[in-house]
Amino acid sequence: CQLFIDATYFNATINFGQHILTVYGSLCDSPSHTLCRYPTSCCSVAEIMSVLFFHTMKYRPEDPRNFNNDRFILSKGHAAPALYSIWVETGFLKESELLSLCQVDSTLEGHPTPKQQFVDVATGSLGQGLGVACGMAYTGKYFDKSSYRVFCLLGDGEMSEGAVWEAMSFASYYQLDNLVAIMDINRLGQSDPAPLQHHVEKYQKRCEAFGWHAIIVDGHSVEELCKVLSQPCHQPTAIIAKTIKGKGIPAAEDKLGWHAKTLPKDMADMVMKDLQSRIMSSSKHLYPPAPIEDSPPVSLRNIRMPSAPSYKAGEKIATRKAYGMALAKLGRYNERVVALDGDTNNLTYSEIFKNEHPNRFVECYIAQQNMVSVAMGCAARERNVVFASTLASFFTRAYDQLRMAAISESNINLCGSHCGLSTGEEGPALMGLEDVAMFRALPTATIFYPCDGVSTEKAVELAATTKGVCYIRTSRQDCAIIYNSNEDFHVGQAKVVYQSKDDQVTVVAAGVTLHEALAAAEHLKKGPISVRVIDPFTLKPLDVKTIIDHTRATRGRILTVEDHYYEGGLGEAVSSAMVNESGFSLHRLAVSHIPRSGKPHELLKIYGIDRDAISQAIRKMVSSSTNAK
Ligand SMILES: Cc1ncc(C[n+]2csc(CCOP(=O)(O)OP(=O)(O)O)c2C)c(N)n1
Ligand SMILES: *[C@@H]1O[C@H](CO)[C@@H](O)[C@H](O)[C@H]1NC(C)=O
Ligand SMILES: *[C@@H]1O[C@H](CO)[C@@H](O)[C@H](O)[C@H]1NC(C)=O
Repeated sequence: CQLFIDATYFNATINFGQHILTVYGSLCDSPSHTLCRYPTSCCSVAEIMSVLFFHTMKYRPEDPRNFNNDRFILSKGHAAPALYSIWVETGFLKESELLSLCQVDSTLEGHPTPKQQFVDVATGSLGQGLGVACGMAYTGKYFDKSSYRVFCLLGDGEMSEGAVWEAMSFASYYQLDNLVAIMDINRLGQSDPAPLQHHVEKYQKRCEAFGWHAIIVDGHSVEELCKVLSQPCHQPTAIIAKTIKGKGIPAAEDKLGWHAKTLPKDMADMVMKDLQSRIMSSSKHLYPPAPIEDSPPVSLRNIRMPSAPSYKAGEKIATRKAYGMALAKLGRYNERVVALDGDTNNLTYSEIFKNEHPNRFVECYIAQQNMVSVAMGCAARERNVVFASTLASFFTRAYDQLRMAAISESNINLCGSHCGLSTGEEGPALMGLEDVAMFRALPTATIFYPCDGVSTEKAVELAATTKGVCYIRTSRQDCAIIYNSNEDFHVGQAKVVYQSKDDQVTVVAAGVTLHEALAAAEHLKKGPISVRVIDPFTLKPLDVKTIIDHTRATRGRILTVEDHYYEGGLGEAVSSAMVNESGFSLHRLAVSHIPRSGKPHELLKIYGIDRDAISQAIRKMVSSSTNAK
């Protein structure tokens, strides 16, 4: 071994162990800290973290978000105290801050969150870190074309998650030689051993089968770790580190039953004494190597369309196609707009972007969970404006990733096509009928539901600069253009698209049902019943004021119509906005059963959300309130 290893690395490990134990020592017997108690999960990674942060990684410890820095993701997020302790060792955090761990006013939470600058994305729901690391590594290699590397630390228990293997495939397919996964094979999970126990050679075979360079090391040997982590890579590299859970705590080493437990005080004291006695004296201060400054500066502000939409009145286009055209247009003028899709680019029409900007299109294949994680990785440190598309129905399987994207304060844009019954012949398996409910429940989400080409183009433009998770819901069928190209759109601003003086009912509809509502309004006029039609444009935030004001003007009568299940959709959004209004009568039309295959117009009729159903509902509302008088 040509490596020069001196006592300082060992000291770092030991000091670091001491920080962890300072935390746990202080937490002992404190019932308020019952959830912050993963000492054994931290102990197995002490040497790994020390070597990574003081030997391998190049970064500026005083500026953790510097875009030239190497990236680190703690996928086994419950080992957060180990991460916090390392940042004490770098000087970024004060040791005293560690004592606030998990307290309600502390930014050191039970699992890592971006409240800390050294955390890019939240972890804690296991199995998601590697996908995000893939997005960062892809960005480093193909968009930034820079030297920074990406390191991801995983637990062996979390490797049962399928999402880990989606990420493994992605990394090798795209030859992410700047990505290193360190697998902490400590044999144990929470209530049981991990299925492969300490069979490191089985992990190696699996990693190799997935196209990775895989090296087995003793995860407690600083020397071995330094050696393998400084080897040049031509492939994504897996460091399969055989470790002992609870290493350094004799009573807990390699034993089930200690996961997530605080140490009894006397045990912590004993371990602390032992560590202190092993610290070697060295005057050397550890400082990580500086990063190579070869990342381009990037500004994601002022991402705009250079011109108004060019659709003409009467023209017809499906909103999904308008999405692809808008995205390609946005990409034409903004170099950092990138698009992801999961083998559906000729369904979602992200293929229009792909054809025009092939170097900024990332095919994620049929792995939607990983696609969302990769999107988060590409968006991290404000490197790219990311749009990821697939069928609306398939985002449901990535809901845990979306939840974590919200906690991560990620700025990602998602487009779900083929929403609702208008998907037609494909049948219910491909119909997104729960997507609005799902995205409405995400605190950072904005939901765009455009109804024509113009509003779709505006949604794409607005999403690019709207923070948080943006979701654009598009439909399969062609729809008429109803807006002028100079119409101004804003998040949270509804449009009144049909009205007269003596309207009797307000109809709120979006996407395909907006066109049905307009047809119903025309038809009823001959009745003669006049109705007002509102396009909410965004379902979240909902323009409550406009909806309530117009409902008042139509004698408190309001009807919602949506191509979605009743639960959690537009109707529920409107109804919860009206809880304080008296004298309002709200009726809702939505999909109440699992639909079947058929032509879109047949399905809209059968499930009661087409123009006839709307007309009928309105007649009933008008006549029943007349009878009541
Ligand atoms: C998706 C998910 N499932 C379950 C948990 C609960 N949980 C937290 S840690 C853990 C065991 C993790 O084992 P491993 O990945 O081997 O990490 P170790 O603590 O052994 O280092 C479990 C089941 C979780 N946080 N996320
Ligand atoms: C998608 O693209 C493939 C390959 O070009 C083609 O065979 C298929 O018909 C396309 N599907 C649709 C729905 O356009
Ligand atoms: C209804 O009124 C309560 C009490 O004034 C208020 O806190 C709440 O925000 C209101 N809800 C809506 C949806 O306007």
